Amino acid sequence: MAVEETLVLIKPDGVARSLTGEILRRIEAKGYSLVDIRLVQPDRSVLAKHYEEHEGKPFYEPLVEFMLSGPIVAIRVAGDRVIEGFRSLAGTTDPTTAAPGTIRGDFGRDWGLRVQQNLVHGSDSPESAARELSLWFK
Ligand code: DAT
Ligand code: MG
Repeated sequence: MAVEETLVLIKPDGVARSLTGEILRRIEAKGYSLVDIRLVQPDRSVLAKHYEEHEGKPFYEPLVEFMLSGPIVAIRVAGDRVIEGFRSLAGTTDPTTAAPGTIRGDFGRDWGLRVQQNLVHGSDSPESAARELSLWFK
């Protein structure tokens, strides 16, 4: 198995709800390594690049506004098959139906807003991971 790196973001809702420690604990308990970590308040331009695949979708503007609403913790995480593995720890996109035992399933819910406030981001492929890591860790 190849050792990979992925970008994990603890989104503004996760930081505001003081879930940073719990989320880091789960990443470490799974056996992944924290390679780099920073607390960031990104520019709109970083978020536009980060979410460029979603530009034009109905949730795009609320998503960018949400991501600008408070500090984010950006983490470079390493491990065997960590890209897929962290997506599994995070759970599916909609926190209402994400499986219990996952980060989104245990701590997320639907708040009746125009965007899913689902606590974390994880890169979805090796290509995305390389692109996103270079964006968040210059
Ligand atoms: P993921 O974060 O699980 O990779 P994604 O890349 O499809 O999901 O979407 C990016 C973010 O946009 C997601 O975490 C929450 C928000 N989002 C996605 N689909 C949505 C929808 N149908 N309604 C509201 N927000 C949505
Ligand atoms: Mg995605």
